[in-house]
Formats: sequence, C-alpha cells, structure tokens
Amino acid sequence: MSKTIYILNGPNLNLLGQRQPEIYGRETLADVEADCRKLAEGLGFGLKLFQSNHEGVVIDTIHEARKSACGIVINPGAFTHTSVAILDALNAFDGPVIEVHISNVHKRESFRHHSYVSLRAEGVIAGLGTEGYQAAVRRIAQLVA
Ligand code: CA2
Repeated sequence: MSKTIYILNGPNLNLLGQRQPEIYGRETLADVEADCRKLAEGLGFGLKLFQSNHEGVVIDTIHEARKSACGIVINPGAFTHTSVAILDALNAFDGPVIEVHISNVHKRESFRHHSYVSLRAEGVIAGLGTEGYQAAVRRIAQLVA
C-alpha cells in the first residue's frame, strides 16, 4: 500500500501568506509543505502537496490519489461550499479524508457553514490556522497505521 499522504488545496490558496494575514496568517503554502513534509517523514510517510484554482484539476488529482495516496488532507477552499463533484470524487477514494480550514468557517458568513466535503471526511479541522494541516497529517498517520 502507498505511504504517501496527499494534501490538496483549492482555489486562491496559492495566495496564502500574501493577502489577508488577519484571516489566513502569514505562512505560505511552501511553508505548510515544508512543515508537513518534515512531520510526515518523521512518521514514516511521504507527502505530496498540490494546489489548483480549477475544480476539474482538483478532481483529477483525487482520482490520481486513488492509486498513489494512503490518505487525503483537503482544504477545498470555496469549493467546500459548492462542489458535489469533489464530494463524489472523494467518495471514490478508499482511504481516510481529513478536511481542513485555516479559518473558523463557523464564525464567518453563513454560506461558509455548509460543507459538501464534510459528508465524506473522517474529521474536520477549522480555525487552527495553518497548524490544522499538521494536525490532519498526524490523524491520517494514525488512521492508516
Ligand atoms: O478557511 C479556509 O481554509 C477556507 O477554506 C479558505 C477559503 C474559503 O472560501 C473557505 O470558506 C474557508 C478561501 C481561500 C482563500 O485563500 C486566500 C489566502 C490568502 C489570501 C487570499 C485568499
């Protein structure tokens, strides 16, 4: 079985660390990748971090993960609240899925309170800042052990 954890990020998360630090903090996605890779490797796992602004590309990467990943950490960005197609793709993945939101979506606008992805996820992390990604990697490692 693969020992690679996929971290998938949806639209606009390429801007992490460049805009709105009061909501999303100052770490970039490259910082998140470095922190999570160090953690994953210490736990005996490989890591692939991916970001796309395009729904179909996120779906294609979830399909790739069916063969190449033991678990998925996903921050679907705004697709969280809109995408049945991403939910369907995750439902075709056999391993554990942890949903991450950097901000506390429940403290924000009501349209951010509903998540299609939560219908599939083993766990949901919101409001821990970018540390949420590391918590999710730890949880995937536990679930596949
Ligand atoms: O809190 C989260 O992680 C979100 O998934 C982020 C999404 C938002 O639509 C969700 O409701 C909650 C937005 C990502 C935008 O990322 C940016 C990062 C830095 C600067 C601008 C946008």
